[in-house]
Amino acid sequence: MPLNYIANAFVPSSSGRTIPMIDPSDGQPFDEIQRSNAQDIDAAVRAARQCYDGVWSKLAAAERSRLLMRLAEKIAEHGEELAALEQRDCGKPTKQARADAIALVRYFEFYAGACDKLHGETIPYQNGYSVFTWREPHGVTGHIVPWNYPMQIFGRCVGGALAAGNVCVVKPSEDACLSLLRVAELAAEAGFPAGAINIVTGYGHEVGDALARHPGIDHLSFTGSPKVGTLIQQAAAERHCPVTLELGGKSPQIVFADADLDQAIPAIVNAIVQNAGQTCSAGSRLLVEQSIYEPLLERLATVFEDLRVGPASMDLDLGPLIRATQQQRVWDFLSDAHSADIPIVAQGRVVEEAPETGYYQAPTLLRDVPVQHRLAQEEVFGPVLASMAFRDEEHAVELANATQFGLVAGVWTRDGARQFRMARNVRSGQVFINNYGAGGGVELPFGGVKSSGHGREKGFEALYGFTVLKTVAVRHG
Ligand code: TXE
Repeated sequence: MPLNYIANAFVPSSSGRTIPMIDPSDGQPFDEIQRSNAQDIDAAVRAARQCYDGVWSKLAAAERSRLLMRLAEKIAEHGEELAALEQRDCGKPTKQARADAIALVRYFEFYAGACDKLHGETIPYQNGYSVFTWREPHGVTGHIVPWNYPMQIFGRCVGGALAAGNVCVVKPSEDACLSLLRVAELAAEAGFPAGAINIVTGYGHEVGDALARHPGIDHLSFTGSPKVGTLIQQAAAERHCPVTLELGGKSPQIVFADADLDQAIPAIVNAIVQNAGQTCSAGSRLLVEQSIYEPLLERLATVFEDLRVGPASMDLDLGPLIRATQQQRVWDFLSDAHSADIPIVAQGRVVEEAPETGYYQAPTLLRDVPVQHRLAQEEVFGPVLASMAFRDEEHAVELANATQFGLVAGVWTRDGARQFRMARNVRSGQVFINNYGAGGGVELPFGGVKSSGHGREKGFEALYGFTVLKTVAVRHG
C-alpha cells in the first residue's frame, strides 16, 4: 500500500486511515493511499524546513542543477513504469501517459539548466553607493496538485521551485498520486537530501486545507477549481503568504474564413479530446466566421463520429473520465443542453469492450450554443465542444472575451495583421496563432488572467514567482 513520503522515507499517516484508489477504466478499487491529516502535514513541513536550513540553502546553484539533471535521467530511465502508474490512476490512453512522462523529464532538464542563471541586477544610483538585487528562494513551498496531469503539473511547479532554491511539500490529488510518490523515491536515489521533496496524500478539505494554512509554508502553488482556488487564496491571505493559482478556463478556438482548415481541424479536435477533455487549457469553445460555419461543422462531424472511447489500456482516442462525479458533471451539462434545445452535431462512440462500470463519455460536438448558456460559460472538463458563429473580427473578440476565464485562445487566420490584432485584443494568458498549445513546450510561461488565476508557471518566468527579490544598497566610505 502506498505510504506518504517524508524525509526520504515511506511513512504511514498518523490517522491510520486510508482512501481507496479507483481505476476509472472499470470503476473498481485497486489499491489504497493514506488519508493523512494536519499532523502529517506538520511532519512534512518540519522535515522540509530542516532540509532547507541544514543542507539545501547551502548548496551552490550548480549543485542543485546537477541534482535536478540526475532526477531527469532517473525519470527517463523509469518513464514506462511512471507512465503505467499514471495510466491506471487517471485512465489515460498509453500515448498520453507516455507523453506526460516525457514532459516530466523535460521539466527537470529545463529547470536543471536554469538553476545557475537566475541573476539579479545592478542599479545605477547616487555616487558612493552600489545597489544590486538578489533573487532569494521563499524557503518551504507548498504545492496542491490536481488529478488531470499529476506528472506534468508536479514537473512545472516542483521543478521550478527546487531550481529557484526552495524545498517542497506536495499534496497530490486523492484521485491520482501514485506516479508522484515514485518520483519522490527516484529523487532520493538521484541524491536529493531528506526533506527536499515531501509528499502527503489525502483529501483536499483535510490535508490540502492544512497545507494551505500551515504557518511554515512560505509560498503556495495551486492548480484546480476556481472554488477551491478562492479558499486557498483566503487561507493564504490570513498570513500574507504569496500564492500562484491556475484555475482552468473556457478557452476559445477562433476560426476565420481564410484559415487553413486542414491544419485547424485536427488541432481543434485534439484540443477538446486530449485527456478526455480534462485539460485546463482545453479548447472548449469553437467560434467560427459565419461564412464557413456550416462547412466546418460538417467536416468536424465526420471526425467526431470516428472518435473511439475505451479503457486506458486500449490506447484509443479517449480514455474514461477520472471518477463517477466527473462523469455525472458532464451528463448534467449535456442534459442542460438538451433542455435548452442546443443541437448535437455529432458524437463519437464508446467501444463495446468498455466495462459498464467505467466512467466513459462519448465526445460531443454542439452547435449554436447561446453565449450566456452555461455550456459557453463554465468549464465542463469533459469532451464537449460548444460551437457558435461570429459575424466579423469585432464580434469574434467580443465572444472570445465573454466569459469569466482567460487562460488560452487559439486563432486560425492567414491574415498577418489580424493575427496581431487578435493576439492583442483577446484577454487570456496565452494566444496561439495557427496552432494550439505549441506542443505544450515546458519553455513557455503559462497562466491565466481573470478567474483563470494569477502568477505564471513553466518557462523561466516561473522562477521569478518562486523567488523574492532582495535589494541591497552598499554605501562606500
Ligand atoms: O477539483 P478540486 P476537482 C476543475 C474542473 C473540474 C473541477 C472540479 O472544472 O471539473 O475543477 O474538480 C485539492 N483545500 N479543475 O473537484 O477540488 C484536491 O484534493 C485545499 C481544473 O477535482 O479543485 C486536489 O488536490 N485543497 C483543474 C486539488 O485541490 C483542496 C484541475 C484540485 O481539486 C481543497 C482540476 C481544500 N478545501 C480540476 N479541496 C485545472 N486547472 O487544470 C480540494 N483540494
